[in-house]
Amino acid sequence: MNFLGLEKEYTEEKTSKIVILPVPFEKTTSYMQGTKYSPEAIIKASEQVELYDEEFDTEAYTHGIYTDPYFYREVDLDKLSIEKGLDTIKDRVDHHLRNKKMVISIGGEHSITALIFKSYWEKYNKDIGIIQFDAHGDLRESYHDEKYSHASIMKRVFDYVDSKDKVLQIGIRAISKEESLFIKERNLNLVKAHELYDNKNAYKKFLEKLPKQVYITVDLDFFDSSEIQHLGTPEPGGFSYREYISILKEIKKTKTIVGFDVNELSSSSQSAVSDFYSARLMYKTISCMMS
Ligand SMILES: [Mn+2]
Repeated sequence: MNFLGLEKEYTEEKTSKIVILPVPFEKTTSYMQGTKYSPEAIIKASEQVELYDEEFDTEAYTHGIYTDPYFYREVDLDKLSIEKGLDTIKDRVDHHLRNKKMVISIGGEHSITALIFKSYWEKYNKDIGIIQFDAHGDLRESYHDEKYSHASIMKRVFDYVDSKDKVLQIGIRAISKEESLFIKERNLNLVKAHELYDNKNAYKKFLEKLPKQVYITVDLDFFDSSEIQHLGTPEPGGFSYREYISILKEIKKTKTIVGFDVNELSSSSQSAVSDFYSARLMYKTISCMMS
């Protein structure tokens, strides 16, 4: 397992700046199944990604990218409870952050983000924000009686962040009434899909409020299903790869991106297009971070 299929000299744990952490975690998917197979599928597809980035004029892989096989060799997440599994994932991220790596996780389902970001939150002494690209608010208190459901991860983030101005949510187009009340009550920095379509700068006034260091979480259902399929919970009316990169570049102008995760591709062995899309999106994001 080796993201981008790099030569050995660029994949040593000790010397690499970047760690790719595949997390085949799937416990609470409610619609399409199979997210746990997507990290492998994305890594396989990544072997076809061009190593030089034409847009950022950079070869980010030269910083070293170690792909950590921990959840394939050491720990079987299928055998753990949800809580124990999420704790184990956090421990692994803690380990890499202690070693000053940038950790980029590949889900699996989106549930992993709340504790992964908590690891960053602790490491950066609360001086860090999170930017979520997603079709869903993920603000339900629980879903199907599960607190750590993929539909509740941002609610779990709000359990520990000390200010709403550490969180920005972009592209949202499916929320419950309960979530909508929470958004209004707390006056959250949330940009709905229709607001972004009406005004492509709609997120900027919120972005300004975030700390300088930011973590990004990408639920692939942010994107339109005309571009990427095989998602855990697809939702029409999404955004394009180019629109995402435009926002990313805007973020990069004033912020330091310190890590990110990509989630929710499912049953992806059905589509080289979706696997490759995810791999390319990851390397594009890394290239932006490192440029
Ligand atoms: Mn989602």
